[in-house]
Amino acid sequence: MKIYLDGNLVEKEDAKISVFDHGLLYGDGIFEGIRAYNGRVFRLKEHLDRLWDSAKAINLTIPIDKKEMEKAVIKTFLANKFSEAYMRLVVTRGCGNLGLDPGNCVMPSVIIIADSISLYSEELYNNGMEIVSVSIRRIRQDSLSPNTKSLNYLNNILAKIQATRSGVMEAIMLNSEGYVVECTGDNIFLVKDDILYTPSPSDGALAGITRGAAIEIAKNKLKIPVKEERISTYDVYTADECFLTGTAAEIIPVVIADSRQIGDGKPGETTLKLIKEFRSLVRLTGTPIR
Ligand code: PXG
Repeated sequence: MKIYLDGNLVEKEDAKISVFDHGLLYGDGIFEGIRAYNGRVFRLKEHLDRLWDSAKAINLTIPIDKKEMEKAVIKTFLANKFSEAYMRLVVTRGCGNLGLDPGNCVMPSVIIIADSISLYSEELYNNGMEIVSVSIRRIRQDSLSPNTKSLNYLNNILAKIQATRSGVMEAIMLNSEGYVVECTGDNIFLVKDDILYTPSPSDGALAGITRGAAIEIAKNKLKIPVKEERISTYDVYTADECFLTGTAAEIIPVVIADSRQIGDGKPGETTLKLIKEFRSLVRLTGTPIR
């Protein structure tokens, strides 16, 4: 496996960064999870735009430009001889001293890893998964914007631990006002009376790339209205269908939430149509890797 590290492709064993990197010391840095299918990188421009937005939000200057990053992504992908991959882009604040001040950090590090990922079993895609609401709230906009994909994911990790400790694989995260915002690494959608609902980024949901693709497919292909509005756990329990979206998870049906069966307890018709269209979209679109 070859890893891109600050301009060079290095072996996995040599892909090391300093213990003084503030990415490690403080979670000071940003990341993106990107996927390539069928020799094409899905929504690369959107992922890079979001990475640059995260950098802006935490006052970090990425040491290369978007065009160079795009080339680095493709180079890393090619070096690993994959046709499909899950790629992780990380930009750390870089090496500094033991103080918090990022002003001491010399140069941000850029890391690109190409690997595979399979979060959930095929059985869950066919039969649907269970989710549970947890007491850990999604971080408030006035603490650290939840739209920043920072290296500090402890908020989501604590929610994930709470869910897995209760025997459920994914957590429903509420914001500090008690509204449903998303899961730990996925956006959430509901279908009720042939309308698709999903929480809005202004309520704390990440503007997910897969979320965006699902909204587009629903509006343009399935011709169903989409509403980005506040949803509560009541709305989840009483929905006809529920599903999650994320780069790693893709689109996965949810059939139980907090022990309530959703709809008839099977993946819904709209969810299944969205999965089918999404799978075709990812294979046919995206930046070709050459
Ligand atoms: N919400 C959050 C908080 C995320 O981190 C998503 C939604 C989905 O967004 P995209 O753009 O991927 O459709 C994410 C991204 C994991 C994992 O292991 C998931 C993400 C990042 C890192 C790891 O599930 N999700």
